[in-house]
Formats: sequence, structure tokens, C-alpha cells
Amino acid sequence: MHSIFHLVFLFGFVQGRGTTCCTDGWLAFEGSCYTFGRDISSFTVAEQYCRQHGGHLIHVDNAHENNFIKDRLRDLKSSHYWTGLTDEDIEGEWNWFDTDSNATFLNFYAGYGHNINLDCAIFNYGVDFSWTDNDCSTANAKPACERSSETCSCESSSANMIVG
Ligand SMILES: [Ca+2]
Ligand SMILES: [Ca+2]
Ligand SMILES: [Ca+2]
Repeated sequence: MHSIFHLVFLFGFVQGRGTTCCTDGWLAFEGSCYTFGRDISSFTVAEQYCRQHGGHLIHVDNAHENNFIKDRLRDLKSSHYWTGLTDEDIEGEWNWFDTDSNATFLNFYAGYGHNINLDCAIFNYGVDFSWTDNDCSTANAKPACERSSETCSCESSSANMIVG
């Protein structure tokens, strides 16, 4: 009796502590859900794909989130993936497309991120998914999408739960 009570208490404690949940096909991590599209497209088409699924191209807030995404992409192994990062408005000033806010964290591979003709950033397969700047309008990469976990139903997605 005593140990059962203890277990229930422990379960409740873990459940209430930063649990993120997502619908099928989306991975949970710290308040966001992520999914990766299969089709190689331009930046704009990739962003449209994410929006059709209730999100936007990934907005990388910090190294912790970046490392989580890069680990997932290493599992997929197959392709470049678009970030939601662009310096199309002002060359060299990288902004996140979803919030139109200046990027505080960047992970460009050494020597990249400064090309006047390349204004959209990808997770580059060739450099272990560090970022490089690419031509926004060319079909170069697949969509990497993010959305808030608040739109998800916690009850139906226990398989995707990550406690952290
Ligand atoms: Ca984010
Ligand atoms: Ca430019
Ligand atoms: Ca540029």
C-alpha cells in the first residue's frame, strides 16, 4: 500500500514537470514539436509545407535546441534541411522568418553565412548539419518544421512524450 502510493506520487511529479507532448509524426522537445518533410524544395515552398501542418520552419533558439535537431537529422542522414533563418532583407543580418526577429544564436560552419547572393540557411548534411547559407529560391533542402506543443492533445500521444 505504501509503495503504491509512492509510485503514484512519483508518476504525478514527473508528469507535471516540463512534459511536452505532440501529435503523431511530431517529435517533442522542451515545449515545441518538430517534424521533417520528405520533399526537396525552395525555402518558400518548405515554409508553406510547415504552415500547412500548423508550424513554421525551425526557429533555433539556442545550442540545446540546435543539438537536439542535429541529432535527429543525423538519424535521417539523407539530405539538407531548411532552417527558418534568412538575411534576405539586410545582407549579413540573420532573422528568424516566423517572428522576424534577429538571431541571437548562430551555428554557421566556418567561412559560411556571408555570401551576398545566398540568403537562406540550411542544416548542411555535408558538414554534420552545421549551417551554411544557400540560394533561397533553389530546391536544395527538405523542410524542418517546428510548432508549439500547446496545440497538441496530451492524451493521444504518449508514444511521443519526452520528459525533461
Ligand atoms: Ca525553437
Ligand atoms: Ca543578400
Ligand atoms: Ca546573404
